Amino acid sequence: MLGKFFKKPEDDQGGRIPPGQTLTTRFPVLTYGPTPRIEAHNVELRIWGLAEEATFTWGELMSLPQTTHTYDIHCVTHWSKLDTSWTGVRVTDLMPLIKLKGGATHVMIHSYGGYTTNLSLQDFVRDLNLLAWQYDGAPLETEHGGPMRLVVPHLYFWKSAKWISGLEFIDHDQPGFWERNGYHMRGDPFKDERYNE
Ligand SMILES: Nc1nc2c(c(=O)[nH]1)N[C@H]1C(S)=C(S)[C@@H](COP(=O)(O)O)O[C@H]1N2
Ligand SMILES: [Mo]
Repeated sequence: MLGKFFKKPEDDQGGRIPPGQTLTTRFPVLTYGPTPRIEAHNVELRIWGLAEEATFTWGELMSLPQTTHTYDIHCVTHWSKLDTSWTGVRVTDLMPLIKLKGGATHVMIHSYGGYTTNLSLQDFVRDLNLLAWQYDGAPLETEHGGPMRLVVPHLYFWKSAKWISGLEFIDHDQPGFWERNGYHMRGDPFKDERYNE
């Protein structure tokens, strides 16, 4: 009966656990299709669409400031993991090197292997978003997106594209892979934005 009236304070960890989520201490792997295997020195990040075309090599990405962030991640399949630690290039440190053309409002994230996911520039250009190549102080494992993945902690984890290969700037919102297959266009875990109506 007590449980009916009293919520244990650790239940939502002070508001850190979004509705419908359960904590895990494991780190599940969620990949659709085969896992692409690329050597770090071969990784390139291509820029196109409503931006001056450019290619960042691995060496160029490594020469940018490197930042470590610790935050929580939330998968649409109902697991959340607290205090995950990632190191890499902040999107806000990369963007000044990209010359956007007029009209760009969104970005389609492209990955080796063909995965895509869409973000508004407001959701993409945030200090907490990382092009991460380390997890917990060690090079990112291939299954988790190594050599490099995007981490967008304020949205469900399918927006955090593994094996990132390109940024295509566009002037409208357009669904990526999971969004075409029924997932929400934005995916805010605290608003329970899992699927399209
Ligand atoms: N390229 C690519 N990125 C991806 C995926 C994928 O299948 N391919 N899965 C997404 C989903 S649904 C989730 S929950 C997270 C899982 O990341 P993890 O395997 O490191 O836990 O990666 C996201 N990024
Ligand atoms: Mo997911």
